Amino acid sequence: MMNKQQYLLYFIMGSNNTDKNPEDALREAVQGGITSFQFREKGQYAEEGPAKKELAGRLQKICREAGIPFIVNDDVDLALELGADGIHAGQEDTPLVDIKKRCPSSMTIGVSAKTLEEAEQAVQDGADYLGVGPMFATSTKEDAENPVGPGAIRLLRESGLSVPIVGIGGIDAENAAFVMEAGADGVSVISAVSRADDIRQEAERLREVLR
Ligand code: TZP
Ligand code: MG
Repeated sequence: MMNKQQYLLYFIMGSNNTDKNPEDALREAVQGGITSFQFREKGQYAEEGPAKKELAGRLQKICREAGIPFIVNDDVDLALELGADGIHAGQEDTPLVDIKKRCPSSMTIGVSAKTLEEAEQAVQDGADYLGVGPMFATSTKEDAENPVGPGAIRLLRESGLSVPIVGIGGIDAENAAFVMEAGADGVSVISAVSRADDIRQEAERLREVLR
């Protein structure tokens, strides 16, 4: 199970989120201070089948050596095959109740939620943390909905939800503080880190804001 500090800088990446070799990108992000990693291999040019599994295994090894949780996006089979630390599901992905049935209780389960209703349902069904967003405009997720803003996290906290929350969507070193001030335990970022010229430096910059 992940501890609260591990949500602070939650990096997400698939091979199509970077022009670099994904392993090099992840290693640089680790050096910059990310606290957890989600393998999200989705969309155009995404690897599938054995190639996806091999890539995941190589990225998992980097996380393991760094002592960082390795979470798999929306692929329960892969998460179980690899013995991942966690699994993350969107609202349209595998239902949480089915994930719970298949995964050991030691595995951290994250769910995307954008409204109070979705968040309360996810917590009731046993989610270990929530990814709330999009916080801001993003071009990384093709089917992303309109931004809900940090206010969505504030609303969940005011409603009494104490589950760990990470904000997601369009977050960078300039706006991360607003997400934390709203009550998040951390921020999830893809492009701010994966597309940075200097990935390590960008992760460090985010850590400065988050500490
Ligand atoms: N879910 C909501 S927004 C988003 C996901 C996966 C994309 C986040 O990417 P970025 O580059 O950090 O905006
Ligand atoms: Mg989805």
